[in-house]
Amino acid sequence: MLANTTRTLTEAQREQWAVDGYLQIAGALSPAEVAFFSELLDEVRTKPGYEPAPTELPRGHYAWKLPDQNKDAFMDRRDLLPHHQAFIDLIDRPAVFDLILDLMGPYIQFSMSQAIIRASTDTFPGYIHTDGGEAQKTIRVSETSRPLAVKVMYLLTDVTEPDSGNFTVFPGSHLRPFAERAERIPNPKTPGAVPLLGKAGDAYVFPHAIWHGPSPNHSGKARKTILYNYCQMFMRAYDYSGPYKALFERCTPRQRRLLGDLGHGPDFRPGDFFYAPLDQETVMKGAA
Ligand SMILES: O=C(O)CCC(=O)C(=O)O
Repeated sequence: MLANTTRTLTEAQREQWAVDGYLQIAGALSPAEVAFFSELLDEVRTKPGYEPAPTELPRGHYAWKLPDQNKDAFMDRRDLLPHHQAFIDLIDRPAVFDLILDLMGPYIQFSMSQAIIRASTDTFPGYIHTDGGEAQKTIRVSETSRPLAVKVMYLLTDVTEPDSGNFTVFPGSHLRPFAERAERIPNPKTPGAVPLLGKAGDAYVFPHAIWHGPSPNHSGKARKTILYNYCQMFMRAYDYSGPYKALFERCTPRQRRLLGDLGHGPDFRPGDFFYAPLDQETVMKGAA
């Protein structure tokens, strides 16, 4: 694990990103921030929002509903930003967003926010997937390419033993074909799976292309995480369509740009998100 002190990738981080396909940032959130966001998620749970609706909608689709009110029960809340200013400010939190910029370049947007609580239970076996659905399973950029889309997972609870709802990866799987035949469906116990350990406040950074997922959680305590997604500008955001106008007044210029404000008014026009505005690099550096 590598503490991030330089705020841009170290050589070791660059190599780990290229070879293993992910990074672990120690202490990305302070203990006070961990406590704050953890309480905030408990509060989010008390209000309805976008949650999975497995009996009503296909897998991966979300309906407006209230989750289980037990704080340690499963929750999978999408579109966190409207709930609190702190969620907006986490979009471009310096020590992590600097790495995102270094990895992805400046022509990016924010595409998704999510909070997942993995309850301790004997009934959840975990699962393995790429992000980006069916398409990203077969799209693999090279070691030297910028990624198409990247996720940051912030741990809000310690995950220091296997089978604790660990974020589990197949290192290097972002670069090679990955068998997914019916008789060989990958799962968190498939040879090659690495269940990552971490402390509350650590963050994992990984591209959509890496095969990953949650391990079972038999730890006796719930595992809490926040996930933030970034993609190249020409791709589609998952939590909103077109500029996220409702949030612009609460955002800095850089946050607004990341949420689709291209500086020519709040409405979408054909051709947007193809060529970036001329000040894109300056805005991403936070100087605008
Ligand atoms: O660990 C989890 O709860 C799921 C994380 C994951 O696989 C994802 O965000 O794509």
